[in-house]
Amino acid sequence: MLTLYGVTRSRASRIVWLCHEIGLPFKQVPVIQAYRLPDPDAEDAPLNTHSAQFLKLSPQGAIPVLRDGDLVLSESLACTLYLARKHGQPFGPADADEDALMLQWSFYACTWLEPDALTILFLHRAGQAQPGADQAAVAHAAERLIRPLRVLEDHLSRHGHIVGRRFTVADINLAEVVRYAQSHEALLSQFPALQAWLADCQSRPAFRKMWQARLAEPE
Ligand SMILES: N[C@@H](CCC(=O)N[C@@H](CS)C(=O)NCC(=O)O)C(=O)O
Repeated sequence: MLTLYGVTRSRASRIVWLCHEIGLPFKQVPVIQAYRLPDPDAEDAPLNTHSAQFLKLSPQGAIPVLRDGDLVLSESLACTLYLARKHGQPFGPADADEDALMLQWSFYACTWLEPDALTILFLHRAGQAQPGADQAAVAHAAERLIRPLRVLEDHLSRHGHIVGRRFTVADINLAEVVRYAQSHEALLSQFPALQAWLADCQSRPAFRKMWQARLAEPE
């Protein structure tokens, strides 16, 4: 049985979503981010990314971590790509070309999109940037996202999906990163094909199951 270390309110969500798509059972150990706890080093603190026990699995002190037999894997996108490749189509690659494109788009997500999308997630609460420095940071992040989102818009308007004209792990990896910027309606509304694709991804039963689990966790 797979073991997933990390609460669902983290990048573990990508792995949870994919497992539900494939129908893969897994055990989840709810390691929480240290920064979300008042005193992560307290003796009675829940298992968190500072816990000595967890640091043996992740010296970086980051969730998620996936264990599959003797394999211990960190980096959420490596975890989803590994599971997709292992379990094959439809979510995994049909051949080496698809495999390469899934890697390409996943790297695209975490390099060109994720840092600025995370700025929006953390600073653009309730659809509004807070005054002062936050507003400037959100505006800058949104500006920087226009070009990579335009690339995605163009790709999705021509192909419908990220790779292989079907829903795959690459859609999950991209959709989970684009979601971080979703509260910025003025930004996303410039990209109608992207918005329609994201809505389709998020209407999937496996996404909804993951989302329910997230909502059930404490904020
Ligand atoms: N590139 C890594 C990033 C992992 C990461 O930053 N995880 C966050 C939660 S989503 C974390 O564990 N933060 C721990 C902390 O700041 O205490 C991945 O994709 O897995």
